[in-house]
Amino acid sequence: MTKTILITGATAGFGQAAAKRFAGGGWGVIGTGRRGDRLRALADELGDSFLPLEIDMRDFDAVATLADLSSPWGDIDLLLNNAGLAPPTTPLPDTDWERIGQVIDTNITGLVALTRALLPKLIARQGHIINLSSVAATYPYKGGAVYAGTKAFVRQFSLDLRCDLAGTGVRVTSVEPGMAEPEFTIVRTGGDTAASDKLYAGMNPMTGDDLADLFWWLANL
Ligand code: NDP
Ligand code: 8X3
Repeated sequence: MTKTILITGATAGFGQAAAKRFAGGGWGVIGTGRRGDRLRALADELGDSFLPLEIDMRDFDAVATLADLSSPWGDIDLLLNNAGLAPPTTPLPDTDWERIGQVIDTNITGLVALTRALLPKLIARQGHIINLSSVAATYPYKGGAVYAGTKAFVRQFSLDLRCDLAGTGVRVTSVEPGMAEPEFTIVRTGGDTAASDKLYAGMNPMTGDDLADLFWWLANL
């Protein structure tokens, strides 16, 4: 039986690498994101293993309709709650309110809306939820308050959900990576590649493929 994964934020970084890894491993992959051109490019590359869904995590009604999604491979076995972003590391009063709202709505509310919508079927399937938190959930840094707060939410949500789901057979994993490849920071800085280069100078950040290997290992335990 083909297993099915739903990956939020499959248009870049960890999510895109995971889509390729799971499709390559014989899973059916449902990949979401706002950038339709990137989703179509991935669909061209992955063929029948990939179902693209252009959806904004902040459209909570649209997210909730995914409860009724029927995929070519059957119900979802693994929800990879990966879509996320950070506001700039400017002091809070100087940070644009819309950017803050976008981050909270995506990283927290959209994630909860999707998880809630899919849970009945995930329970029926004895499935798995992998949530992307971050080291930022635990280790503070200047300018991180909103982003780190959202990731602390995701970490705690995972721990508590694990209690709620004990006995159902559904597994919940919180993944808390350190600094990884830079598209995330290019988005964070509003396209300032020089600032991103400076932040990553002299280090060897994890790649999307590193994270995809981790997700694959978790899924197959
Ligand atoms: P990227 O910026 O490379 O990718 C982020 C993905 O999230 C994109 O596919 C983007 O798709 C999607 N996304 C963002 N906002 C929305 C939205 N409103 N609706 C739908 N999709 C959205 O980031 P990474 O791959 O590096 O990060 C993935 C996850 O891992 C995030 O949750 C991040 O917080 C976390 N993380 C990242 C680390 C890093 O250093 N890179 C370290 C620790 C955790 P699109 O723009 O097409 O909508
Ligand atoms: C992303 C890692 O250290 O840039 O979650 O906050 S960090």
